Amino acid sequence: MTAGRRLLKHRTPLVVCFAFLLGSAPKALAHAILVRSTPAQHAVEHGPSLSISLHYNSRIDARRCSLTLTNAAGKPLPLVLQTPASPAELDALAQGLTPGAYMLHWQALATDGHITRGEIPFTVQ
Ligand SMILES: [Cu+2]
Repeated sequence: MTAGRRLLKHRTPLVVCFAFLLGSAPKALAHAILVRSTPAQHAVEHGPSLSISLHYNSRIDARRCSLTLTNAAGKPLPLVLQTPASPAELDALAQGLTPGAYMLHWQALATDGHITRGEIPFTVQ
């Protein structure tokens, strides 16, 4: 009885671990989460041209992702999408940037069909 109880005590955290691995972990990993970016959040960059590169934790469908750059007034500015260096990356080129505050809006479609989105504020000197 004592041995059985001890075994049960030891088993409980394992069950919790398995439930986490089977339930939440694969779903969370399948979503496209931004791992790092250029520009980084609140970065100060030099213009007038800027190479934009967003790195995700998983493969994304680049054809169905969107990237929008807006200036301080909220006006969208042209972006030229570049061929990504990896399937987990979104690359673009912005040109003619004058000093000021900008916001990069991204939306990514992961291979599991889920969409994630975010914003990266930055400044051009
Ligand atoms: Cu997902």
